Amino acid sequence: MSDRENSSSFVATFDKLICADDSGTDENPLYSSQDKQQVSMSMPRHESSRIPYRLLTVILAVMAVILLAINIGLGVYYNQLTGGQQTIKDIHSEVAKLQAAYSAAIQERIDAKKQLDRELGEQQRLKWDLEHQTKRSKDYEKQIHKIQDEVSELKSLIPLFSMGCRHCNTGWIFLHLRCYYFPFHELPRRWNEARQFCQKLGGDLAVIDTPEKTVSITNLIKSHHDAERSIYQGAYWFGLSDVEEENVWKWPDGRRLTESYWNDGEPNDDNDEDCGATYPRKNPLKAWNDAPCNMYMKWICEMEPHDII
Ligand code: 2F8
Ligand code: CA
Repeated sequence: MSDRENSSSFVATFDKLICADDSGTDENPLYSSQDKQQVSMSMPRHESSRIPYRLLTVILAVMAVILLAINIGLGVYYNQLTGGQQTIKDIHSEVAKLQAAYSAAIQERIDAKKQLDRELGEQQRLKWDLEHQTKRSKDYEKQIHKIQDEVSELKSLIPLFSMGCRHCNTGWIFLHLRCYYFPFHELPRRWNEARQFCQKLGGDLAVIDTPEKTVSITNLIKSHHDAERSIYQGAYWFGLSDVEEENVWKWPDGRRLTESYWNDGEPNDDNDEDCGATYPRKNPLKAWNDAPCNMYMKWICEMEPHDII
């Protein structure tokens, strides 16, 4: 068969198919019933072909719905994913901020430590300086006391010259027109033993009956007192007692006490205390205490200056 014949046969068959589709409605006189018969045999019948189309449509619709659901699901998932990524980014940036803050805090701590070390060094230097200055000031204080003693000793010589050639024995100190003896290097004694010592030298325990005397004597005993030791270890007996009658204080010559320089709360006769002692206190007008007469301590003797023989 030639191409031309083939093509005309195809056109004819196609025309028949078109007609077969319309066969339910049109009565086309162009085609014979035999032709119609031919067509109905080569194609499925019109009613039976509708069912697969519907099924196909339903399947396609279901698939479309499924695809749509998948699409929506993927969209949601993508959103969550991108949302999660954003959260991770936020956390990263938060971590970076925290790390920066941590590094800054560490640096601050290092700086603060350096500053602290500098200040501790400075404090240590100031402490040494203070110790040094305190020591110097104590040394100066000692020197001042020494000079004050020398001055009062020299001053005490002035009346000696004006009185003529009256003087004190060697080792005695001329103070307020009287001679005083401080046995700094003797062993401590009881009040009575101390008194006997003074009497053997021609004197008696000291009478401290003026503010000037208590100031001079207190300054003198303070200059011989080691500040590191207790004030009670710098005590000296003097000539005052209430042995004869409790709370009636008398001097060795029997005179009653009129002007006194007791410390606050004294005399308190604490544990039978009948003898007067004076201490290297800051305030010389509060230098006295009554102590038990059998206690051992240093003492102060006094006697009149005498003419040079
Ligand atoms: O507190 C004052 C008191 O101190 C001492 O006793 C704890 C004295 N005693 C002696 O020196 C032995 C008291 O005389 C003094 O009153
Ligand atoms: Ca007392």
